[in-house]
Amino acid sequence: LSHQCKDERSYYITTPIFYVNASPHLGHLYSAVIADCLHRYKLLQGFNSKFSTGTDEHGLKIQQAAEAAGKDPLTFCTDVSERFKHLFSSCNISYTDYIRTTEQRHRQAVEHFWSVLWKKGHIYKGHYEGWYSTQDESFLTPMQVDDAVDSSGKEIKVSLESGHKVEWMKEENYMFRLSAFRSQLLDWLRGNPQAVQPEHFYQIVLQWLEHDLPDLSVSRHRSRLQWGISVPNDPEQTIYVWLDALVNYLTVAGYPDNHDQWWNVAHHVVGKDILKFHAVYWPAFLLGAGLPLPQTIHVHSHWIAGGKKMSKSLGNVVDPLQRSQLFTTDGMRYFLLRQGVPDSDCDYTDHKVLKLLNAELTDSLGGLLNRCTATALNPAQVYPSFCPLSFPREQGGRAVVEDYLMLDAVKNLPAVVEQHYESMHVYKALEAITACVRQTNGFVHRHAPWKLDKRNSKEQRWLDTIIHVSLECLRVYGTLLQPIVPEISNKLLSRLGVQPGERSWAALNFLPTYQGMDCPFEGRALGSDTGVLFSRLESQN
Ligand code: ME8
Repeated sequence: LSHQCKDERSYYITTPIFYVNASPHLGHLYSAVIADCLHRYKLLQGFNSKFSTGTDEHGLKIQQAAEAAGKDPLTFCTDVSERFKHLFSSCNISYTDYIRTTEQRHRQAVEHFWSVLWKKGHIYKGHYEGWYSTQDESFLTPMQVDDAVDSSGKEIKVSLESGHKVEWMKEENYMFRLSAFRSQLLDWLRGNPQAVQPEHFYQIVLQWLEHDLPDLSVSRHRSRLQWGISVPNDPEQTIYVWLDALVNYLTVAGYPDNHDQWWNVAHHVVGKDILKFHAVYWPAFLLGAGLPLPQTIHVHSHWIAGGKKMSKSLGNVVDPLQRSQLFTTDGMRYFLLRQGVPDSDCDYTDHKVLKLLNAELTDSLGGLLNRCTATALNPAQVYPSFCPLSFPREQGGRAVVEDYLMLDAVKNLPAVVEQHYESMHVYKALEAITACVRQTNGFVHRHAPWKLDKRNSKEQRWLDTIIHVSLECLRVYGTLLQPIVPEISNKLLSRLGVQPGERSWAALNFLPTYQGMDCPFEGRALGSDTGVLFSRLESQN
């Protein structure tokens, strides 16, 4: 493969581009929050990171939705695309690129990509006959189709996986030689066991590749589909929406001109519903075009409500904008990343959100910050000094075994969190942070600094030491939580007096005084904003 040279300090993360036939829902926000978390984390590590999201605006489904709304397709797409943008900016999704497939730069990229595949002989004109689901914009084999009845009692065929109606499609169009890429795809996966994560989804893709792959229809006749990009040199045919959509990742990278810097370090976040498109069709298209394959495809499962996949017809769709107003943006971000597990579906309820946020953000983290910065314990409102003599047991200090365990846990925490962020197991990172916060709360309770006699200088030094250690723990938690809850972290770090330039991964350096090094924060004034970190949420009913 050409262009394999990787810029080790660059990183490119993407979300799927979302269909504009319906309003954004919780699942869309979830994908965006995961990608945002990885992007922010890479920035904190000093990477040059690019983060793209956007909307998928072509295809029959959109064409029909625009017709039903009585709008011209572009106006319709612009309206809905703006709603996604609004949701993302309200939720602090710090994308660097927002792509719409109706943009000129994208049309050029798709036309170029198509022409390369055509010139290399991977596309041929043929006949397609088979089942098609417009809702899923997807072709299905007879094995993937089932009998059903629609709401009027009519017998229909549906997709086994999505339940959406399918129709028999028979037309002359362009076909992509997907069948020719099976062994190259297998080689790629076997050689890159991290390419599709988590492992469970990697295995699923390998299973798909055990069977022959049928060639894929990659265009529709114009009489059926007008809303799309025409096949170069054949205006009678419109390019299949999935080929069009997948190329968005290249468009943002700068394709066809200057894409190497980003394309060689691309990582995709996708829901499990679109795994085949990303882990089979997309790599096959890329191999055909002679381009490198994505570094990682991070797959996540679905949010469900009341045990069922959220869908408009079931009326169980959770509105992410309304919920983030109710629970705050950081509250929703925290909940989604703390409770969402990549391997299995998660049930959403408002009650769970309320309980989790009150317990972990208000009581545990907020309580710790309050206690350690309260004027009763810290009347001077400074970052107190660590007294080496009052801590270690061997020097007559007061530390107990649990305190040493806590110090070890917090010292190791950045590495643990890093590993879980990298593998997109964000919930495990948050589990580890929560466990440490609990240990620090235990440390404070165990030594009950409020009982110490401030007039006794030895006791005062021990009190300062307890607070110093606790603030150091809080500084680590605040720094590590920035990708998840940027506003809360900012509030916490500002209260500790940690300046914006002191919040990177490199600045973590937990408790330097313990190793006899200087601590830049010692003696520094605390920030003046004494407001609560996260206000307690009240039940709505
Ligand atoms: O598939 N739980 O767009 P789409 C979690 N345009 N995530 C969910 C979810 C749920 N209940 N529902 C949706 C498309 N998602 C194509 C993609 S990419 C080149 C083209 C998220 O609007 C999840 O990431 O149907 C899923 O894969 C994506 O939204 C599907 O969004």
